[in-house]
Amino acid sequence: MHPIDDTSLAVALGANRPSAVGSPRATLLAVQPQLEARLRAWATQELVYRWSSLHDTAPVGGPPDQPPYCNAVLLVQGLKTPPSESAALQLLDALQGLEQEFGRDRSHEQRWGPRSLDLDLLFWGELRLEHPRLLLPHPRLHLRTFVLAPLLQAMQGSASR
Ligand code: A4P
Ligand code: MG
Repeated sequence: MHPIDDTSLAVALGANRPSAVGSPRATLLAVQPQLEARLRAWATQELVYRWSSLHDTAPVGGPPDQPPYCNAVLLVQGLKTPPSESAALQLLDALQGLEQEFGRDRSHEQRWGPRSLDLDLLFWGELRLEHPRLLLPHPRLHLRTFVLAPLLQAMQGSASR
Protein backbone atom coordinates (compact mmCIF):
# COMPACT_ATOMS: atom_id res chain seq x y z
CA MET A 1 0.00 0.00 0.00
CA HIS A 2 1.38 3.42 -0.96
CA PRO A 3 0.41 5.93 1.70
CA ILE A 4 -1.21 9.22 0.78
CA ASP A 5 1.11 12.05 1.81
CA ASP A 6 0.79 15.82 1.95
CA THR A 7 1.75 16.20 -1.72
CA SER A 8 -0.60 13.51 -3.11
CA LEU A 9 -3.40 14.55 -5.41
CA ALA A 10 -6.34 12.47 -6.63
CA VAL A 11 -8.75 12.81 -9.55
CA ALA A 12 -11.99 10.82 -9.90
CA LEU A 13 -13.18 9.95 -13.41
CA GLY A 14 -16.77 9.06 -14.25
CA ALA A 15 -18.87 8.61 -17.40
CA ASN A 16 -22.26 7.12 -18.21
CA ARG A 17 -23.07 8.50 -21.64
CA PRO A 18 -21.17 7.84 -24.89
CA SER A 19 -18.66 10.41 -26.17
CA ALA A 20 -17.24 10.82 -29.68
CA VAL A 21 -14.70 8.06 -28.95
CA GLY A 22 -17.38 5.54 -27.91
CA SER A 23 -18.72 3.96 -24.73
CA PRO A 24 -17.98 5.31 -21.24
CA ARG A 25 -15.31 2.61 -20.89
CA ALA A 26 -13.70 3.64 -24.21
CA THR A 27 -13.89 7.28 -23.12
CA LEU A 28 -12.07 6.66 -19.85
CA LEU A 29 -9.36 4.64 -21.65
CA ALA A 30 -8.88 7.49 -24.14
CA VAL A 31 -8.81 10.10 -21.36
CA GLN A 32 -6.08 8.39 -19.33
CA PRO A 33 -3.02 9.50 -21.36
CA GLN A 34 -4.53 12.93 -21.97
CA LEU A 35 -5.13 13.49 -18.28
CA GLU A 36 -1.54 12.50 -17.54
CA ALA A 37 -0.34 14.98 -20.18
CA ARG A 38 -2.50 17.80 -18.75
CA LEU A 39 -1.21 17.13 -15.26
CA ARG A 40 2.38 17.08 -16.45
CA ALA A 41 1.87 20.42 -18.23
CA TRP A 42 0.17 21.91 -15.17
CA ALA A 43 2.85 20.71 -12.75
CA THR A 44 5.74 21.35 -15.21
CA GLN A 45 7.56 18.30 -13.86
CA GLU A 46 7.58 14.54 -14.06
CA LEU A 47 4.94 12.91 -11.86
CA VAL A 48 4.15 9.43 -10.61
CA TYR A 49 0.74 8.08 -11.69
CA ARG A 50 -1.13 5.29 -9.93
CA TRP A 51 -4.30 4.21 -11.72
CA SER A 52 -7.19 2.11 -10.51
CA SER A 53 -8.80 -0.24 -12.99
CA LEU A 54 -12.11 0.76 -14.59
CA HIS A 55 -15.11 -0.01 -12.34
CA ASP A 56 -18.65 -0.57 -13.63
CA THR A 57 -20.92 0.99 -11.00
CA ALA A 58 -24.63 1.49 -10.36
CA PRO A 59 -25.72 5.16 -10.51
CA VAL A 60 -26.00 6.99 -7.18
CA GLY A 61 -28.56 9.83 -7.08
CA GLY A 62 -29.73 11.73 -10.15
CA PRO A 63 -32.64 10.68 -12.38
CA PRO A 64 -33.96 7.16 -11.64
CA ASP A 65 -33.41 5.74 -15.13
CA GLN A 66 -29.84 6.93 -15.86
CA PRO A 67 -27.39 4.35 -17.30
CA PRO A 68 -24.66 2.62 -15.28
CA TYR A 69 -21.35 4.41 -14.83
CA CYS A 70 -17.76 3.60 -15.52
CA ASN A 71 -15.53 5.05 -12.77
CA ALA A 72 -11.80 5.22 -12.06
CA VAL A 73 -9.36 7.13 -9.86
CA LEU A 74 -5.91 8.49 -10.59
CA LEU A 75 -3.58 9.07 -7.65
CA VAL A 76 -0.72 11.46 -8.48
CA GLN A 77 2.47 11.55 -6.43
CA GLY A 78 5.85 13.23 -6.57
CA LEU A 79 4.45 16.76 -6.92
CA LYS A 80 6.87 19.46 -5.83
CA THR A 81 4.44 22.36 -6.20
CA PRO A 82 3.01 23.17 -2.76
CA PRO A 83 -0.81 22.97 -2.60
CA SER A 84 -2.42 26.40 -3.17
CA GLU A 85 -5.77 27.84 -4.19
CA SER A 86 -4.48 29.43 -7.39
CA ALA A 87 -2.73 26.25 -8.59
CA ALA A 88 -5.78 24.12 -7.71
CA LEU A 89 -8.05 26.46 -9.72
CA GLN A 90 -5.70 26.19 -12.70
CA LEU A 91 -5.92 22.43 -12.41
CA LEU A 92 -9.74 22.62 -12.29
CA ASP A 93 -9.62 24.67 -15.53
CA ALA A 94 -7.48 21.94 -17.13
CA LEU A 95 -9.90 19.21 -15.97
CA GLN A 96 -12.94 21.11 -17.24
CA GLY A 97 -11.19 21.73 -20.59
CA LEU A 98 -10.67 18.00 -20.95
CA GLU A 99 -14.33 17.31 -20.04
CA GLN A 100 -15.37 19.65 -22.84
CA GLU A 101 -13.06 17.94 -25.34
CA PHE A 102 -14.92 14.73 -24.57
CA GLY A 103 -18.27 16.32 -25.26
CA ARG A 104 -19.36 17.48 -21.80
CA ASP A 105 -22.04 20.13 -22.09
CA ARG A 106 -23.13 21.39 -18.66
CA SER A 107 -25.83 23.65 -20.10
CA HIS A 108 -28.13 20.66 -20.81
CA GLU A 109 -27.51 18.63 -17.67
CA GLN A 110 -29.51 17.72 -14.61
CA ARG A 111 -27.78 17.55 -11.24
CA TRP A 112 -26.01 14.19 -10.99
CA GLY A 113 -27.52 13.29 -14.38
CA PRO A 114 -25.84 11.47 -17.28
CA ARG A 115 -22.53 12.86 -18.57
CA SER A 116 -19.92 11.87 -21.16
CA LEU A 117 -17.05 12.69 -18.77
CA ASP A 118 -16.82 13.96 -15.20
CA LEU A 119 -13.42 14.79 -13.71
CA ASP A 120 -13.52 15.71 -10.03
CA LEU A 121 -10.57 16.77 -7.94
CA LEU A 122 -10.80 14.66 -4.77
CA PHE A 123 -7.98 16.16 -2.69
CA TRP A 124 -4.56 17.73 -2.91
CA GLY A 125 -2.57 17.01 0.22
CA GLU A 126 -4.29 18.69 3.13
CA LEU A 127 -5.47 21.72 1.16
CA ARG A 128 -8.91 22.85 2.30
CA LEU A 129 -10.84 25.15 -0.02
CA GLU A 130 -14.30 26.63 0.05
CA HIS A 131 -14.03 28.56 -3.18
CA PRO A 132 -17.27 29.04 -5.21
CA ARG A 133 -15.75 26.90 -7.99
CA LEU A 134 -13.82 24.38 -5.94
CA LEU A 135 -14.42 22.55 -2.68
CA LEU A 136 -11.51 20.54 -1.31
CA PRO A 137 -11.42 17.85 -0.22
CA HIS A 138 -14.40 16.79 -2.39
CA PRO A 139 -17.34 16.98 0.04
CA ARG A 140 -18.83 13.59 -0.92
CA LEU A 141 -15.57 11.66 -1.24
CA HIS A 142 -16.13 9.66 1.95
CA LEU A 143 -19.74 8.77 1.07
CA ARG A 144 -19.25 7.14 -2.30
CA THR A 145 -18.14 3.60 -2.96
CA PHE A 146 -17.69 4.43 -6.66
CA VAL A 147 -14.87 6.77 -5.52
CA LEU A 148 -13.50 4.95 -2.46
CA ALA A 149 -13.10 1.51 -4.07
CA PRO A 150 -11.00 2.75 -7.02
CA LEU A 151 -9.04 5.11 -4.72
CA LEU A 152 -8.06 2.19 -2.52
CA GLN A 153 -7.08 0.23 -5.61
CA ALA A 154 -4.96 3.13 -6.92
CA MET A 155 -3.17 3.24 -3.54
CA GLN A 156 -2.33 -0.44 -3.95
CA GLY A 157 -1.40 -0.24 -7.62
CA SER A 158 1.88 0.01 -9.45
CA ALA A 159 3.30 3.33 -10.58
CA SER A 160 3.95 4.75 -14.03
CA ARG A 161 5.65 7.99 -15.09
N1 A4P B 1 -16.65 21.85 -7.98
C1 A4P B 1 -16.57 22.11 -6.65
N2 A4P B 1 -15.66 21.33 -6.07
C2 A4P B 1 -15.15 20.53 -7.04
C3 A4P B 1 -14.16 19.51 -7.04
N3 A4P B 1 -13.53 19.13 -5.90
N4 A4P B 1 -13.86 18.89 -8.22
C4 A4P B 1 -17.56 22.56 -8.86
C5 A4P B 1 -14.50 19.28 -9.36
N5 A4P B 1 -15.46 20.25 -9.44
C6 A4P B 1 -15.77 20.86 -8.27
O1 A4P B 1 -19.57 20.09 -11.13
C7 A4P B 1 -20.31 21.19 -10.69
C8 A4P B 1 -19.35 22.24 -10.18
O2 A4P B 1 -18.69 21.73 -9.06
C9 A4P B 1 -18.25 22.59 -11.15
O3 A4P B 1 -18.57 23.67 -11.96
C10 A4P B 1 -17.05 22.91 -10.24
O4 A4P B 1 -16.74 24.28 -10.28
P1 A4P B 1 -20.10 19.18 -12.28
O5 A4P B 1 -18.98 18.30 -12.74
O6 A4P B 1 -20.82 20.01 -13.26
O7 A4P B 1 -21.23 18.36 -11.55
P2 A4P B 1 -21.11 17.05 -10.75
O8 A4P B 1 -19.82 16.36 -10.91
O9 A4P B 1 -22.36 16.31 -11.04
O10 A4P B 1 -21.19 17.58 -9.30
P3 A4P B 1 -20.79 16.85 -8.05
O11 A4P B 1 -21.60 17.54 -7.01
O12 A4P B 1 -19.32 16.77 -7.88
O13 A4P B 1 -21.38 15.44 -8.30
P4 A4P B 1 -20.70 14.12 -7.96
O14 A4P B 1 -20.61 14.00 -6.49
O15 A4P B 1 -19.50 13.91 -8.80
O16 A4P B 1 -21.85 13.19 -8.45
N6 A4P B 1 -22.94 7.46 -9.68
C11 A4P B 1 -21.92 6.64 -10.04
N7 A4P B 1 -22.05 5.31 -9.93
N8 A4P B 1 -20.75 7.16 -10.53
C12 A4P B 1 -20.55 8.51 -10.66
O17 A4P B 1 -19.47 8.92 -11.14
N9 A4P B 1 -21.45 10.74 -10.30
C13 A4P B 1 -22.41 11.54 -9.88
C14 A4P B 1 -22.11 12.99 -9.80
C15 A4P B 1 -23.71 11.02 -9.40
N10 A4P B 1 -23.79 9.60 -9.38
C16 A4P B 1 -22.79 8.80 -9.77
C17 A4P B 1 -21.59 9.39 -10.27
MG1 MG C 1 -17.79 16.95 -11.56
